[in-house]
Amino acid sequence: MRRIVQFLTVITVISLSVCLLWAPAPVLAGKINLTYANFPPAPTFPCVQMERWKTEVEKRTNGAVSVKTFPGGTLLGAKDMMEGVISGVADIGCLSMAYQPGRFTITNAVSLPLGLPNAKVSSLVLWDLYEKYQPESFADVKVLTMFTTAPSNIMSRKPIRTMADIQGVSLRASGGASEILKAWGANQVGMPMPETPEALQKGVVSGLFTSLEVMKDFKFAELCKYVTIVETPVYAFSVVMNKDAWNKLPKDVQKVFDDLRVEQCDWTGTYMDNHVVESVKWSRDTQGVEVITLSDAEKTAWESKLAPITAKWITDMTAKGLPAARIVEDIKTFAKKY
Ligand code: 3IO
Repeated sequence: MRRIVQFLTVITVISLSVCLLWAPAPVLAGKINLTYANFPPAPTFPCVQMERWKTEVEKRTNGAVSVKTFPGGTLLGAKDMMEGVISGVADIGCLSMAYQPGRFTITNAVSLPLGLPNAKVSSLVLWDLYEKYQPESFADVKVLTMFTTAPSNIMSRKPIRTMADIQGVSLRASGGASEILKAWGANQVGMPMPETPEALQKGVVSGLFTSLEVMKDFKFAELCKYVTIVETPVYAFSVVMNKDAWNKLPKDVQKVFDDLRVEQCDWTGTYMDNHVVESVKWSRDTQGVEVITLSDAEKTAWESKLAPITAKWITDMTAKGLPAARIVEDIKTFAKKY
């Protein structure tokens, strides 16, 4: 009997000490469980950044917050993400803003052909743009972070070396990238990224137009043996949280999330830029992919098709009452900061 009492005492003391050790943690409330939905497969960059965010949040709240992640559209699909988070199907969701171009007009302006140099800079520029304009399109959610891809390049089954080569070629893209493909004369085909592997397999498209880390992450290099370097535009993403779920969080947890907002833009942009380099090396070294650089004459011709896109966007969006010229100027100014 005495032994048992002693044993119980020891257990109690240990448990109490553990509790006390954890007590200085920011969170004293009970366990908070959050769901986080994502649309593409787990190894791709939107999901890599999701896992990083989950790890940081769980660490910084000393385990008081637990995030359950759902990659690959297992909770919400590409086009349902925003609505699904607003209605509370998921607490948090990651979305590609290119899939609903009319909805995220201001933030999608980073997908104009403005020469943003890499994912790190453009992710930070996107955040600045969001902060400055506080777009109405996010009124129903709490924004947790934003980021972009690296600049897009063309991946194709057949080589594209000249403007003549791209005429009528079916290439997959979304949002701002679609407008650019049309200006170059391609047959632009719109669809979310997760549908692209099958479309390529079946020959519905013979290539795609986005950042090059997908050559490795989706194994597109197995089918697309050519990359044409054009380095524009980036695709914009946002991570949004259900408003009620946000409001229910203790203040100290909200602070952990807020402190991560810009840090996560930076982390994801940096990861993306490094991963593109790795993917291109893998594609060349192990998949025999040829990386094509346009001649100077071609480059001039391709670039000449881009300026009217931004000019037209400014005209159209000004007509809709947006400070469109200001937005374009801001993007360029913000980019110079970094
Ligand atoms: C993208 C989307 C999902 C997974 C990996 C990705 N790499 C680049 C993109 C951007 C894009 O083409 C899109 O459709 O959002």
